[in-house]
Amino acid sequence: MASRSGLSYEQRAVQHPNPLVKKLFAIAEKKKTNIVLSADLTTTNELLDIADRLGPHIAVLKTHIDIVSDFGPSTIEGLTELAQRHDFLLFEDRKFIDIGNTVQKQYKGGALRIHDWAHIVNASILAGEGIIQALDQTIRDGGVSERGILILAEMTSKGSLAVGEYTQASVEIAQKFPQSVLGFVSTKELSSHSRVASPDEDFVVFTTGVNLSSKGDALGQQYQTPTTAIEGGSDFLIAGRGIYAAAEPVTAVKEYQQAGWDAYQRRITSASK
Ligand code: 5BU
Repeated sequence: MASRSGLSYEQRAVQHPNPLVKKLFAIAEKKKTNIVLSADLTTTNELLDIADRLGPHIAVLKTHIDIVSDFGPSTIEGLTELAQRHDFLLFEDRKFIDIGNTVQKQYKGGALRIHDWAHIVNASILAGEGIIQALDQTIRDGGVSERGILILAEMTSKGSLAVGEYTQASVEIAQKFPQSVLGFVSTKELSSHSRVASPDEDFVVFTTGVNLSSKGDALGQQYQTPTTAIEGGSDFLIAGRGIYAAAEPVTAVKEYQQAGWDAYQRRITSASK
């Protein structure tokens, strides 16, 4: 897998065949942000309020929609309206993990109707390739062009088993579904995990576990900084409590935005020398 991480988001937007990735890179370039806010708030009001206040500074809003205690149509209408107004994408961190048949029902239907509103979802390959095949099929048949999957190739929690051969298998499965797999959730860029080198690929790397001031939490979370993540080849930085739980979330998101953008600019500048 060839890495495109030395190119600018603008260059990658032009070259990329996937319309959703093009849009993602274009948003990043226009708003000068590679921040994904992990908005782990538990009521609709809190979720929409933080999305509205921080929306101008983020490229993507990541949700755990099943933790919203009063979830309903107004949650989704509000998120969709704010995503349009502030120009960000919606990423539901659902971590699909079941057999393909079940996952299709969880994605397309149920109470959450994730496919209707979330541009991006993620899935684990623990169940094998069928899970990605199932989501890919739903996306192709769904009649909506801007939908995509991130494969959970690694996790940030202490003792995670998503390493080595597992991470490598994540990359190999992604390579089989280039139309709907946008890239990975991983701590770093994964080109060294691929046996097959394809010069046309440009998987996007989303990195969770990003925090400017903490090294981790009491429940096994492990953090790195925006700078180390971008230096490791990450393209989009997922940060939650470091931003929304700060005393001044708007000030905090601006700090993360600046740190992420500066690190990205250093990366593309040094790659062009
Ligand atoms: P935090 O508050 O920045 O620690 O939140 C991290 C978010 O990213 C939270 O929603 C997790 O569920 C999510 N996450 C993670 O922390 N680590 C992972 O490996 C993956 C997701 Br995948």
